[in-house]
Parts: sequence; C-alpha cells; structure tokens
Amino acid sequence: MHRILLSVPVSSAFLLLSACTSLQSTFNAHGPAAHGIADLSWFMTILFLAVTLIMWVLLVVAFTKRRGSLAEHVPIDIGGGQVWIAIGGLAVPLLILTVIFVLGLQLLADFPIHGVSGEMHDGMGMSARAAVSKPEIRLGGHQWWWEVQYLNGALDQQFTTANEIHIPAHRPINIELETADVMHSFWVPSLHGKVDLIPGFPNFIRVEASEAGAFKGQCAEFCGAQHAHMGLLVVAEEPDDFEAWVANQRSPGAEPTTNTALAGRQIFLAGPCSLCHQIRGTLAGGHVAPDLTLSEAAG
Ligand SMILES: [Cu+2]
Repeated sequence: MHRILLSVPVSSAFLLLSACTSLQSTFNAHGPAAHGIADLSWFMTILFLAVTLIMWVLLVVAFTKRRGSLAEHVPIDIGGGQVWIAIGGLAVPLLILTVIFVLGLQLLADFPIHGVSGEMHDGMGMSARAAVSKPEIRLGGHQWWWEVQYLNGALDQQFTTANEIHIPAHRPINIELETADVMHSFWVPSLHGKVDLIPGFPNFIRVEASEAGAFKGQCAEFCGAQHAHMGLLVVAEEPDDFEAWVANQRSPGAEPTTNTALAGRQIFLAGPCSLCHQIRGTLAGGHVAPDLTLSEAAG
C-alpha cells in the first residue's frame, strides 16, 4: 500500500525534473513571454502537486482513522459528508480554476498572439497598434519545412532562408505566419507559446529573446507523414553579430573552389533541382523548397 501511495508524487517529480533538463522546454525560458508562461506553469504545477499531496494525506487519514463498519456511518444521500463534497468538490476547484483562468487571460493580454486581419486594420486605415505590429519576418509553413522571409520592415532586409530564424536579441520581432498548404503550428517554448498557421488566415506573433542563444522549436500541429521532422531553430544574436549575418545573407553564394564542388554545381544547375531550390547568384531560382545558398562565411 505504501509503495502505491508513494508512486504518484515520485513519478510526478521525475516528470518535472525531465522537463527542466531538456533544451526545448517551457521551463527553459529565455524571453519575456516565455518567462510569463514558465511562471504560470510553475504556479500551476506546484499548486496541483500541493492538491495531490493534500488528497493523498486525506486518503491515508481516512484509511487509517476510520473506525466501525460502513453501516455505522451516515450515508451521503441522507447528509453524511456533504460539507466535504461542497468544499473539496465545488468551492476549492472553482476557486483554483478561476484564479488560473484570470492569470491566463492576463498573460494573453500581455503577450498577444492574434490573427492579422482582426488586429492590423481598424477600418479607418492602419491603427496605432498596427504601426508597431508591422511584420519584419514572414514565416511560411510548408510540408515539411519553414520558409523565413525577411521583409522590408524595421529589419530593412529582403531575403529568404529556411528552417533557421535569425533575430537580434533584446528587442521584440514581429512575425507574420502563413501556411502554403495544410495547418502547422509554430512553437519555440523557450521564447513564446504556440501559434497556429491556418490556411487563408495569417496569424501574428511577437517574439523576443532576452539573451543571445539558439532555441529549438517544432511544428506542433500534425501536418502529415514528415511532421515529426519539421523542426526549426531560432538563433538570437547580439545586434552586431546579427548585422554581420544579414550582410552575409545578402551576398551571393560562395563560388565552388574544388573540382568536386564545380562538378556538383554543374549537376545541380543541369538537373531539375533548380525548379524547386534557389541558390543566390546562380540561375537556380525555385521557391518551392528551401534556399540552399551556402554563403562565403559559412563555406
Ligand atoms: Cu507539423
């Protein structure tokens, strides 16, 4: 019996610990929105563990202290133990769920994730909010990769990368999300909550990293056979490093220097590869699949 009593809190503690060590975790927060979500997650986890603990203590007390047969106790249908049911089954859950609901709403208001059409226009032209919400990156979901378009917003760039989003750290970046095919979901737990990419309804999220680092993300909406491989990486860099990366991205691809690389370019350009892929500085200009440019610095 004691073994069974111990198993629930012990397994809960292991679940908790395994979440902490993982890189891709809500508890591994590196941005203002993620900190808000992590705080709420900790609050809920500790509260629920406390409720579980109290329940187990009450059960143990009931098992060990109860005296006499069931027939000697007043049955529930004629008033026995109804106060416990009213308090433990109604009042306490109502209080806890209300507190969590209000805290959740507050978090949503502080770090909004919303549809572009509903918030970007107020019917009288662009609203004040829209002006600060101008997207700097357009993230396109594809089966099964991420297209990252850097727009002529505050970042003042225009180029496209795949599966890796570079952002400057210490300031919010506005990202518009659109899918090219089915539903996907953008989720980088260290930076923010999830936002869905829904066909025909562009969404919007503002992502901020409070320090430089690489943060793993994942498509969080089942989108077909290769869904599990639809990962992405957000690389937050100090502003100077970010500018250097941008300059590198805007330059044409590195020229092949070895015979093998030259032969590879020949095969790539002569075959059907360029119908889908792009390599800047060559005739390959496809936009169906990821840009494969290998720049000078990377090469
Ligand atoms: Cu997916």
